[in-house]
Amino acid sequence: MLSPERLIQYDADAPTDTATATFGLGCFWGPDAAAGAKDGVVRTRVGYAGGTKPDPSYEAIGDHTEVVQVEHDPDRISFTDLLAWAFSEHAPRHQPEKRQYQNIVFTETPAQRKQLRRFLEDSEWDRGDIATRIERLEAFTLAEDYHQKFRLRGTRWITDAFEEAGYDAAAVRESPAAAKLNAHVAGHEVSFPGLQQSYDPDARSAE
Ligand code: MHO
Repeated sequence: MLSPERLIQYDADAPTDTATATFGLGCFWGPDAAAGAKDGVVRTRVGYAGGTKPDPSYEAIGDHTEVVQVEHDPDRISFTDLLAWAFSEHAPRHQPEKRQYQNIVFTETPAQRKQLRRFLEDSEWDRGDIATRIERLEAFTLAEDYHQKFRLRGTRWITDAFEEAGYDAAAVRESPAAAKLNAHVAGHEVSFPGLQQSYDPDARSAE
């Protein structure tokens, strides 16, 4: 059993001095979990960005794209590290036709734009040569609760612990513990102290 107290404690101990980085990498469930696994990634959330339609939603996404927003501790994982991750998570010479699933690297600050320039210079990717969209983040609209931390949603030993801890949907979305547990359920290597002791394979439901 995962103790509710441990979730609360883990989240209370999470860094608050964080930055965000936003990426479109196909259906957002996968990159949500993959990003959560990374050391130094504190919170994740999924949403819609990159288009012009006001108030996008899953059912009315318009010209927007599914994106993951990664909140990270820049002292432990830099934007450049996240760029390396994002470029390993997609095929930069290929762009899906459907806007919903396109690959986009967003920048939010001049510092990020500088890191992106340097990253591309040092990489095998020539900016003029890749299909990946590179854009400034104009707006980010949170996706519906049922898309947040999608992988852990079918896993009772985890959802029960959050419920017992008194978390509502928004609290689970913003929970650093949930980001790690979501990654764990998706099969990623995760560092979460004591996870193996609390893991209950019989209670882990199939997706
Ligand atoms: N896997 C889903 C896509 C969901 S994703 C949030 C499907 O096959 O419809 O777009």
